[in-house]
Amino acid sequence: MNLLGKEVLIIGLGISGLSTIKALNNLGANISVMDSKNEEDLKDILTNIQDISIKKYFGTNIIDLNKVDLIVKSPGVPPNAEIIQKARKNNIEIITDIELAFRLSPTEKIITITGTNGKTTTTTLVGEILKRAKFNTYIVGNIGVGILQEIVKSKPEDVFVVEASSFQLEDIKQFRPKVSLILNISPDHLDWHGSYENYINAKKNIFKNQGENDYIILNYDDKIIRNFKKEISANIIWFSLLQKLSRGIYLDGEDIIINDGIRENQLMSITDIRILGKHNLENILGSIGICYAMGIDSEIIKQGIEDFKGVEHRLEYVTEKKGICFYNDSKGTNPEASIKAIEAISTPIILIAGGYDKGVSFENFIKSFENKVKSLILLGETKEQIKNTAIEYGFQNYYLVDNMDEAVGLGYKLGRKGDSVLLSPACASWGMYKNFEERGKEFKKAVYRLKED
Ligand code: UMA
Repeated sequence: MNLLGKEVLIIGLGISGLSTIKALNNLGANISVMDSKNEEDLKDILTNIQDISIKKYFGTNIIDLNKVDLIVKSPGVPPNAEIIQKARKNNIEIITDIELAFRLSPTEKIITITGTNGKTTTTTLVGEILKRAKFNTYIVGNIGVGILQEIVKSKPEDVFVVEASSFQLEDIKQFRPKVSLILNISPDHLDWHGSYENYINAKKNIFKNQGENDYIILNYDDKIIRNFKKEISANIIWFSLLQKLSRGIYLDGEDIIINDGIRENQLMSITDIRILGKHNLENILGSIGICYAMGIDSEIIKQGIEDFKGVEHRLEYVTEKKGICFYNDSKGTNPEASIKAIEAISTPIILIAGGYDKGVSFENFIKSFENKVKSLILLGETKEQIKNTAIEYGFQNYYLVDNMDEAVGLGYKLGRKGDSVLLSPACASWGMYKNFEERGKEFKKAVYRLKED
């Protein structure tokens, strides 16, 4: 695709807009950028591109589209945005970053992962296994890294693992991954897509250009996904947590089996996996499917999964000390997220919680403890409020502390072999920390400082 001298309008100056500008600047395009925010609100991001000549349309929706050849829309910009409607009427081509990336990419080794849940964990795991298998690997997309800046500089042997959202897939025209994966589908972002059907159709775009030399990994347990079969030209690799498959990847008791249609091979036992919860098994089977399609050796896949500690701050396994496992779920910034973390751990839990007061109720959070949470260590602005809710629901085993070091030290003292100490605050980090990342890192540092004797 030749963009020399072409008038390209980028809508949205966020992560993807920035990455697109940097890529297009080297290809000789004339770049315009519009954003509903004003220049003052965009000043931090603008410092990254101060050397690039761009026409700016900030805080406005009014722009002359007559000279525009191509629009690259940031994923979040909805299809019903006024400027998009107007551009369609003017027959201007509108694409998202992953489509442009495909058209400009020197490498064909593009792996793309979508699904309603589990995308980030799966993308991270696949990326780690590929790196272990010595592929020069880039992990990009909805995971928080713009794809274009990296892909235009890539070499044919490089591999791109792309986390793709429904927003990005909605405007696909030629995008064709070598290997794709759909993890699961349930209603999400319906306001943006307009209907559940539109959302499903956006997800289906992941395979619409794939051919007989490509692979798609699909979740057999998801009825909606199972029905895609007749519309797919690529080679399908099914996976299932619930059924033994005559060909595919599945769970048999505690064993993960790969059946190539001739033989059943035990890859590994789920007892060797550190990331928790049934949803993560789904992510693991999907990842195995991708690595299998990429021809990676079984031993490397197995070791990659065994060593995978999860995505940082999301129920991340930290370490084990004196038989007590430590988990960092600092991303648990609301009660619902922390309830899920508690559900995923099967051992008795010493829970560290509390933080910034967002005015939410902690009733369901305390109710989710049942017999699993044996001690509750509270810190931050909400500690008194959570304590009062705990008392109201008859949970007496709580402790109030002043900082993370104290919380971790106490958790270790209260823990017995076979227990887990979990940081899942059910609250935002503000007041004590800049963000949840800083809080999670402080927790991990405190854990590593604990002495084992
Ligand atoms: N903007 C407009 N007009 C609009 C909408 C947005 O001008 O109608 C402007 C905003 O003022 C802002 C910019 O566009 O300055 C932001 O664009 P964006 O919302 O597309 O966000 P980016 O920063 O480019 O980040 C996007 C993805 N965001 C969304 O899809 C909403 C990021 O996923 C992704 O990591 C990044 O590209 C790199 O690929 C985030 C996300 O929330 C994590 N994704 C959703 C999800 O996971 O559920 C889909």
